[in-house]
Amino acid sequence: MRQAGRYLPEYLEARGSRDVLALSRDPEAVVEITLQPLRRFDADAAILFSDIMVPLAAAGLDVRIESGVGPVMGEPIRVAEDLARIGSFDPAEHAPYVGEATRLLVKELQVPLIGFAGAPFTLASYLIEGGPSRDHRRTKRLMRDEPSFWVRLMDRLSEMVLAHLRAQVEAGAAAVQLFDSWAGALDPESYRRHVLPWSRRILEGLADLGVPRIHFGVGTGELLPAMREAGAEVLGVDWRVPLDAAWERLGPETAVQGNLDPTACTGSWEACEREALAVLERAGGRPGHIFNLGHGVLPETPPDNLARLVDLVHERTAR
Ligand code: 1CP
Repeated sequence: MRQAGRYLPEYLEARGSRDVLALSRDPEAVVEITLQPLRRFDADAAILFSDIMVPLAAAGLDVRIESGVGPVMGEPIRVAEDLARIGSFDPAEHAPYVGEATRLLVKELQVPLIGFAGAPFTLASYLIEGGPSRDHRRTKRLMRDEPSFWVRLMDRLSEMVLAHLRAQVEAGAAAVQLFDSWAGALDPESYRRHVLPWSRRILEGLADLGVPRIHFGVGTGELLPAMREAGAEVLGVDWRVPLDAAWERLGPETAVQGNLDPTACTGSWEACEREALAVLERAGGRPGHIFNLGHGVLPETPPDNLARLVDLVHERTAR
């Protein structure tokens, strides 16, 4: 959950004036930035430093990551002719730096490395809206009114994402996380019809690799049972659903990841501790809980709160 990033002075220093996409193409920078949080915290896993837009940029799309904004498209993808601008994507050929950084990291790390990708709906939203969106309205309109465009776009994106994730596992990633961050904008029926088949195709396409698959979105309380059908063994949940209620909806066979509110880490340690203990209380010591934030670390987070948080969780959950 943006374990690396802007809340760390050493990240800002390593980033310099480069953007996330430029950093992601530089294996040495990726190794350094991925390791930075591990030097401060006793975390149980590392997540590859990259961005969900990396494969799209590698396929030739004009995408930038603007500081303080997020991904922005030079020209959005909105009509059938635009689809031709999405070039081919063979990880070894078009994004060799991802495999290279992954292989270097796996040699350095004492903990497992998590690979990741954006899920087709979330990627489609950036491509269609042209940047971050509050309500994803163009995306939802095209999804409902232009079925042939939507199917072609989702087919293309899921093929790229599957190749990208497989390449990360083949290079040594020990688990994968599929981020459908903005799926919570959808009602369950629309999700099942227009999104689930493609997320399932990706997750099923990873099954033979035998690594745990984590599937996450924001505001997905109502979607959790449908997202579970996509096939991941672990569902990430944000802080809006109490962890025990989320687990109830998913059933005991599914592992859950979450779900501390990231704002709880931005103030006093006492508040952070109180909220973290409340999450652990709801987990109730059951097996299959991965403690995490419910979404990304916020830039104003004091790093020391996260160091204490990791230690607190280890202390309270030691078996
Ligand atoms: O340096 C900076 O100013 C950029 C901030 C930043 C960082 C650190 C961005 C721009 N991306 C990243 C790295 C990143 N992105 C990681 C690093 C690995 C780690 O966790 O340490 C990961 C996993 C992502 C994935 C990502 N990018 C997601 C899925 C997870 C999520 O947060 O929901 C999404 C939606 C993005 C798009 C994106 N990239 C950057 C921002 C600020 C955003 C979100 C913007 C928006 O609200 O649309």
